[in-house]
Amino acid sequence: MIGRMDPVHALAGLGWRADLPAAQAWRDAPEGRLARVSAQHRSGYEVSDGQHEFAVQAPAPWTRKGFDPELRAVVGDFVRLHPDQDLILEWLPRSSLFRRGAAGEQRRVQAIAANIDTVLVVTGLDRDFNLRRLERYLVLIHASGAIPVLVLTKLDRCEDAPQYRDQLDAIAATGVSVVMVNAKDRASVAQLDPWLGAGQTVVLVGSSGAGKSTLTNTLLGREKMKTGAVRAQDSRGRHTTTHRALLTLPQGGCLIDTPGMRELKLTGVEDVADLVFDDIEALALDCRFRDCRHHREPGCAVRAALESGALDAGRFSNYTKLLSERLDRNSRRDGSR
Ligand SMILES: Nc1nc2c(ncn2[C@@H]2O[C@H](COP(=O)(O)OP(=O)(O)OP(=O)(O)O)[C@@H](O)[C@H]2O)c(=O)[nH]1
Ligand SMILES: [Mg+2]
Ligand SMILES: [Zn+2]
Repeated sequence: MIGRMDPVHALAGLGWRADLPAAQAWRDAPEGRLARVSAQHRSGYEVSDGQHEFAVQAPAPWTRKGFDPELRAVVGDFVRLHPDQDLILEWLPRSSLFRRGAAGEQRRVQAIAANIDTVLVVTGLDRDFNLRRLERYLVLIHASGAIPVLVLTKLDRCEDAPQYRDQLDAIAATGVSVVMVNAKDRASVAQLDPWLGAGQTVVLVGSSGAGKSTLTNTLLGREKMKTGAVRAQDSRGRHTTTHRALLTLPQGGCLIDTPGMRELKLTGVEDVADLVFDDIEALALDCRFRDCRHHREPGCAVRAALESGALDAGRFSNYTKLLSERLDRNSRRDGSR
């Protein structure tokens, strides 16, 4: 180890913390070299050991067809490298994993990022804004082990911020922080500093064109990521970012920028009812029948809330939609094993 920096010390700026499961695993077996996955390619990975960023190979089994993608390393993973070859031996236990059901295919799950403390859901205050999609993100984040924060961008172009704020009332009432920013303005994005301190890792998710890379650049203080204009008629981006990238921030923490997501499916393990739709669950406790399905049963508190306007119909129908999607994905998962 002569001439080499203490591996744990070197990772201090890369979101490493003594309380992480990875840190415990490393203390138990401090063998090989320690690094964090900063990017993922078809043929291998890029990692950083806190001093250098370099390409490494994946273990042979990971590259075999049919290998469970969740057993491969993902961006944000802390990995053990071979002592003298640029080869990953294993990924260390994770504190969190943000995943979604992969677009198109029925059963596949895509891991997006590991060991993240906060998921920043980035949405434009324009045609990108979609409450139902935000609820879907929240259900996925709740299952990840990370905390959600909603980041509404393009505040400088928005003429009706209070109206958007009102729409987010039900979500904010569940304890989710909502931050509105001009992603191009340093003073404005400083509102995110509480989540970006030393030892913290955040991942930015959202549709293409929402402003993830713009926000990344402003937080970094330099134009690291490419950004692209959106279409005027529907505020959609052009999928400018094509790879996930983990970057260290001057604020002390780490940030993962990701490509815009077209589709956001549940994986089948999410608990839809808990937390994200707490308000509906609380109402259901007052239904006359324990197993009320909130259709036409007498004494249904959910129906009553819908009729009085206390519960938004769009929110309720998204809740039932997500519940049945979860059931459907879950039975497919079971059926495949
Ligand atoms: N005025 C203004 N423009 C913004 C803001 N945030 C993003 N933009 C613009 O929105 C467009 C899309 O921004 P990007 O940062 O490329 O979006 P992205 O989320 O990274 O998109 P993908 O990489 O395609 O997923 C660019 O033209 C940005 O300049 C903002 O807060 N205010
Ligand atoms: Mg981008
Ligand atoms: Zn009911």
